Amino acid sequence: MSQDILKKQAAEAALDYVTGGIVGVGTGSTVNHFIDALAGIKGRIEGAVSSSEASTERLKSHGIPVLDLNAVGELSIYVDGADESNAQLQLIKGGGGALTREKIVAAASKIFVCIADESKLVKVLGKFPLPVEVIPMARSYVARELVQLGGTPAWREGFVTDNGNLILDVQGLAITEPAALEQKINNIAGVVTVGIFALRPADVLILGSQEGPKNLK
Ligand code: ABF
Repeated sequence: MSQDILKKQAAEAALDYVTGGIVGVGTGSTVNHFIDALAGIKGRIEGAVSSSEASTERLKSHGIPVLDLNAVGELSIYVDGADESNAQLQLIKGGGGALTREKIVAAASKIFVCIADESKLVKVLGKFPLPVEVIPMARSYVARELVQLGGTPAWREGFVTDNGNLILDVQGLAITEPAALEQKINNIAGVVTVGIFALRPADVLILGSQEGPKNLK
C-alpha cells in the first residue's frame, strides 16, 4: 500500500471518534482524506472549526458549515496530522505552516486525534526540521536564539503564514525533553508558536499501516 493509501486508512478510522457536535479540523494531505470522509457523515455533526484557509475551502466545497472558534464553546474533537510523533504522542507539527491555528484548535478541543501513516512514528523527535512561527521583525533575533539552543534555523523563504508571519525551520535538534523545549522556545520574544505539541499532546494516534490502522493511546 502506498503512503497515501495509509494516510487515507488512518483518516477514515478517525471517523469512529466523531460522535457529533463541532469537529476541529487540521491541515495537510492526511486531513484532506479526513475531510472527504467527514462529508459522508456531515448530517451527524453541527459543523467544523478549521485550522487553515485551505481546509476551510475543502470543508465548504463539501457543504460542511465552517464556524468561527469564537462563536462556539469547547469542541468535541480535533483531528489533525503530524510531521512526527513519539510513543508519548508528543508531536512535531507545522510542516504545512498552519501550526499556530492548529495549536489553538487543539487547545480548545476535548479530544485530539492525530492521524498519520506509520512512517511518522519516531523514537526521538527532531529529525523533521522543527517549524517555528515568528513575527517578521524578530526573524534574525529568534534565529540567533535558536542557534544558542543547538539548532540550525533556516528561513522558509517566500512563505507567509495565514497570520502574516514567517517560519524558521530548525534542523539538528534531538528533542529528548519535548515539553521543556516547547516552553523554552515559546518564551523567546518574537516567537508566535513552536511546532512542538507536547504540553498538549495527542490523546490518540491512529497510524495507517500495512496491517491496518493501529490506535496508540
Ligand atoms: C499538518 O499537516 C501539520 O501540522 C503537519 O505539518 C502536516 C502533516 O502533513 P501530511 O498529513 O500532509 O503528512 O497537520
